[in-house]
Amino acid sequence: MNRTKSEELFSRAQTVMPGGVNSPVRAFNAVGGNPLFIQSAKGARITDVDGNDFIDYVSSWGPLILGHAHPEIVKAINIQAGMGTSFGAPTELEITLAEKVTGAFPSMEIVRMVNSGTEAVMSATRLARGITGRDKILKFEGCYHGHSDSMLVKAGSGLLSLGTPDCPGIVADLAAKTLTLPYNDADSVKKLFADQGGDIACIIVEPIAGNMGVIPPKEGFLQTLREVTRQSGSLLIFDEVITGFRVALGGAQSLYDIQPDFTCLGKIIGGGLPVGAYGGTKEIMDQVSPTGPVYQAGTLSGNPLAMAAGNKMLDLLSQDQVYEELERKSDLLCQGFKENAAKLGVSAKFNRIGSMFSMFFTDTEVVDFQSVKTCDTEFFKRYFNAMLDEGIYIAPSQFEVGFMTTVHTDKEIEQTIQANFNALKKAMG
Ligand code: HOZ
Repeated sequence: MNRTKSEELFSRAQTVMPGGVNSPVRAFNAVGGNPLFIQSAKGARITDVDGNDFIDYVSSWGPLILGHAHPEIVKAINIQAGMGTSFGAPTELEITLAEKVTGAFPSMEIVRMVNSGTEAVMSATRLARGITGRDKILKFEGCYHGHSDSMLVKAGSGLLSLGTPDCPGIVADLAAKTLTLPYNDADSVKKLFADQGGDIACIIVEPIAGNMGVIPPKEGFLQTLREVTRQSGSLLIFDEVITGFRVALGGAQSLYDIQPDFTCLGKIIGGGLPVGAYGGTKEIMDQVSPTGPVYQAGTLSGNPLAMAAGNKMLDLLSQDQVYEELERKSDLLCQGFKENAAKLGVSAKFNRIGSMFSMFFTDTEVVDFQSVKTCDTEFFKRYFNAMLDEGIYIAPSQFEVGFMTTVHTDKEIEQTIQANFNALKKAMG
């Protein structure tokens, strides 16, 4: 594959950006080689600056459920761009998007728009601390909730891919307030809350973990989180930045029938543009400024371009058969992958919820951070590069998720299954 222009751009990028990138996983450190620089993308396909064309399963790390450059979303952005790109003043678009979000997520009576999932989580956590008057929070090992200080403790893919378990620069006293437990371990949560429940402001969790590969919650795990938080007066935050509107219109909370106190959403509700949101009951959200004392603000919050894209995205996702089709296509792909691994004798485990999927190179069932660390990352590295050679673009880390879109055709899926067979064979050596 010719990568001349990508290589040139990467050399140039490294002179002006840390590691040549603006977000670490995309530097390809975990898979060797250098990143591809992207020229354009349309539908399920992405094209690099050297003209190499790939079937894409990264989907901008999840939000592009309807594929790249969906004509109706592009049109909505164009119309809004002609009317102004940022006002720092309210627009009707913010109300309609908030109405669509609250309509899909009954636990979110009131919603505040921000600019990213990181910001949504940071703000929701501050609010939980403000309401409860408690400092401690509980998160789970391998769950990623963005890069605010309290969250960069045992934080999943980005750090795991780089082999740095925790992050320097976090004030020790603050990090000490972030308690961590293994994902899916309900007993240890009960024990912790029996000892310290009265000091804990909130639990934050990805209801389906999506930053150490896909890991579904075990039966009863989310229920336990709901029960212990209710009993101890702490709050439950679902980080649905990846799962909200992806696994179902009402997110993971609708699949598992659990109502958290807060929900954090991200890039999906901006149609792929930079957006985040957090919300909960009116009583809780009334504590946010300007109604309440917990301050949070931003010039670009509710940005009209992002609101226009998000409104169109949610309208399109509300149409019939979207989630049925995502399920059918994802099942087709993952069945093909499973058959390939079985035929070739590759040790692999598969986790999938709807259109989020992972192929883990291990013979251990992957249920938490410990088990995900049993994956053979050297095998993944060879597999990843072989997939690229086959024209398939997957995330450059064993610990990131694959995403199906509504625009992947059955032909492209069949092509991907064949590519997977060839890449596995090559990776086996
Ligand atoms: N770790 C991020 C996704 N889970 C990477 C995002 C990016 O590089 O854009």
